[in-house]
Amino acid sequence: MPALTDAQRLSFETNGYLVIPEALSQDELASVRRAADAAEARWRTDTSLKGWRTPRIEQVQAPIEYDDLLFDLLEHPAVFPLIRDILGDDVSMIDNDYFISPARCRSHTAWHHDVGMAGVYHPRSVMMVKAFYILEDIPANGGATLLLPGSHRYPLGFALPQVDDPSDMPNAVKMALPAGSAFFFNGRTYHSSSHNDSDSPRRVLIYNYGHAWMRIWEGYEPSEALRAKATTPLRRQLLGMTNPYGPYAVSS
Ligand SMILES: O=C(O)CCC(=O)C(=O)O
Repeated sequence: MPALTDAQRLSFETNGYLVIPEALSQDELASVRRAADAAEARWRTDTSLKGWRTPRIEQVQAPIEYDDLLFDLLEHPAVFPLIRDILGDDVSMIDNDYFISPARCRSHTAWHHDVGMAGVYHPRSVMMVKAFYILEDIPANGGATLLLPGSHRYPLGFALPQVDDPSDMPNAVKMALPAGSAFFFNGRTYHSSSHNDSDSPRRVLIYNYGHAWMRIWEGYEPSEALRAKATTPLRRQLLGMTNPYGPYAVSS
């Protein structure tokens, strides 16, 4: 039984992204925020922990290592089954981050896509799907991710217009969403962060998925402690602990 509705499937195919309103219940959101706060506090205290510490972006790298709840989010029932429908039973984790965009800061990226492997015809492929969970309401001027609908189908070598302010990209849509929402996009869909002109930091958890035969992004390889917690075939596959060529964990 597919997890995606027909409307979601067509929307993702057409636009290259999908928004899941209220992906987290209020209770879940409160627990996830507590876990993310604790991870952030640890990361701030111990500067040997991985992640960028820059004026434009703070990155608690690999939050799934910090708290079981953040590990569980890899398989959240409102989001993960949809991504598995899109990528297939060979779905696996590529990387995961907790991004904090400080208040009143410039965008930390320009327009880009995430997937450019040679030997793949990208306009017809889905190599990666990246999911964002919104932990605090993001207002229109709050540093939301920008997406360019349909750009996952742009031909190889497509030249995007050059813009100084990422928000000036024609036809861009802004993921200014309430806390508890999620969205995900085909890794080939062009995206950027926007300036955070608000007085509050933007806080998002990011889970990026690909295929089991792809390598986990360098620096995100699971620790021994996390591997020990991967007690199901699917978790082992998500952490890159299974044969990349199958058999794959079967969808329920
Ligand atoms: O911070 C954002 O909204 C965009 C993040 C991004 O560009 C990426 O994950 O590749």
